[in-house]
Amino acid sequence: MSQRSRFDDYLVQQGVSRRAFIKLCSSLGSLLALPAAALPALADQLRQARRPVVIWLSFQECTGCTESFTRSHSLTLEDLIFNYLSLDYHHTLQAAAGEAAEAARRSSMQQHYGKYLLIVEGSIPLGYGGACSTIAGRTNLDLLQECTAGAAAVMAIGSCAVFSGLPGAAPNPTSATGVADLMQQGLIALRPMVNIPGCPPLPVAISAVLAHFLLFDRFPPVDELGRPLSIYAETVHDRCSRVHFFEQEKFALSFDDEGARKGWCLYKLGCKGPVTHNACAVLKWNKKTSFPVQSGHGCLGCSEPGFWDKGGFYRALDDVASGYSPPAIAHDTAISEGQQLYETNCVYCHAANPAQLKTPAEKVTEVLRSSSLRAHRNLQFSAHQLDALARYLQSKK
Ligand code: FSX
Ligand code: SF4
Ligand code: F3S
Repeated sequence: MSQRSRFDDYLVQQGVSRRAFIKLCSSLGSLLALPAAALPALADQLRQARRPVVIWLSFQECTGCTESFTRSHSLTLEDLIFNYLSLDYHHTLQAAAGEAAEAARRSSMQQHYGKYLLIVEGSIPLGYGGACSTIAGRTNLDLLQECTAGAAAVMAIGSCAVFSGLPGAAPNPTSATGVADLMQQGLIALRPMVNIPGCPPLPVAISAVLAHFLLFDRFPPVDELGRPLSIYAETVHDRCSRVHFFEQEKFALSFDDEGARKGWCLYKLGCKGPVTHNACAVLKWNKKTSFPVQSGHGCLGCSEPGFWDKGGFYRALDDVASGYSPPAIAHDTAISEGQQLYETNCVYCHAANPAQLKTPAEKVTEVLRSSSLRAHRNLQFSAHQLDALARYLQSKK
C-alpha cells in the first residue's frame, strides 16, 4: 500500500464492509464526545483519511503500552487503525535492526519533515548525562530532540512518557522526565501535543485520539494536563459500580472479609479511584471484560501524575499526602471548550478545519444569535459557550 493511500483502500483489502466499520466505530462517538447520530458520517470521513506517517520512540518503559495497543483478540478499531499507520520506525515491532533501522528512520523523517506524527512511550532520563538509556549510541534526549524538530505533532503514550511514571518513582535515580516537561523546559521543540496516560493506557483511548487526528488533523480538546477531556474528564470513582457502597460507607477492610465477598467499596484497601481520571470503569479492559476494581483490587491511580509515590498499592487515600505537582501543558481552557463545541455541533455542516469557514470568526457568534436557520435554532449555546466558541475560531484564523 502506498504511503498516502486512503484508509478506505485498506478496509476494502481487509474485507471490512461499511456497515461493519460503522459498528466497529460505535464506541468512537462517545469517546470523542461526538453525537451518535453523526457516526455514519464520521465513519465515512474516516474512511477517506490519508495514511499518516508515524515515528514511534520507546524510552524508559516496559513495552506495556505497545502490548496494550497491539494485543486485541478479535478485529477492533484499534487493530485497524494500528495496522493502517505507516509505522516507519518502532523499536519493538520493526524488522530492521542496527544501522538499517536508523537509516530507515532518518530517511522517513527527511521525506516527511514537518508532517509525521511522533509517538513517544517511556520517560527520558536526564541524569548521568543521559547514559542510563541510549539507542544507537545516542541518549534518549538527543534522539527525541531530533525527532520532535521535524514532527507535525507529538503524542505521549503511557504514564512514563506523560509524567515520568514508574522510572520516575522516588528517588528517581535516572532523573526520568516526561515529554511535556521537556517541552516546557525548552529542551525539545514546541509542537502540538496530547497526553494519554495510564500504565498502560486503555487501547481504545489511543485509537480514539488517533482517529480524531486522522479525521480533523489535530488532537481532541484536553484538560490542563493535556489529557483528552472526553476520556479523562471523569474519575474512575465517578463511574464505579461500587460507588453506592462508598456512599453507604460500606467498606471492605481486608481482601477476604465479608465486605470484600459482598463487593463493597475498596477505598480503605487503598483504592485511588476518587482521584484518578480515566475511563476504565466504562470502557474496561480485555474486550470489555473487567477493570481492576471490578476484579476485586483497588485502582492504583496509574493514569495520574506520580502514581507510584502516591500511596503505592494499599495505603488509603486518607493517609496519603501528595508532594508531586505535575507540569501543566500551556493551553487555554476556553479554546479547548470552544473546540469541543465546534466538533460536536458544527463539523457536520461546516469545514472540519474552522480556518476554512466563510464567515469571519468575529461574526460567528452574532450570526448564531440572530440566525433563522433551523440547524442553528436547535443549538442552545449559553453566553459562556458562545464566548468559548469565538475564542477557538479566532485562534484558528
Ligand atoms: Fe510506562 Fe509504557 Fe507503564 Fe509500561 O510504554 S506507562 S511502565 S505499561 O510500557 O511506558
Ligand atoms: Fe470509588 Fe474505589 Fe470505592 Fe469504586 S472501589 S467506589 S472507585 S473508592
Ligand atoms: Fe489504572 Fe485505575 Fe484504570 S489502576 S487501569 S486507572 S482502574
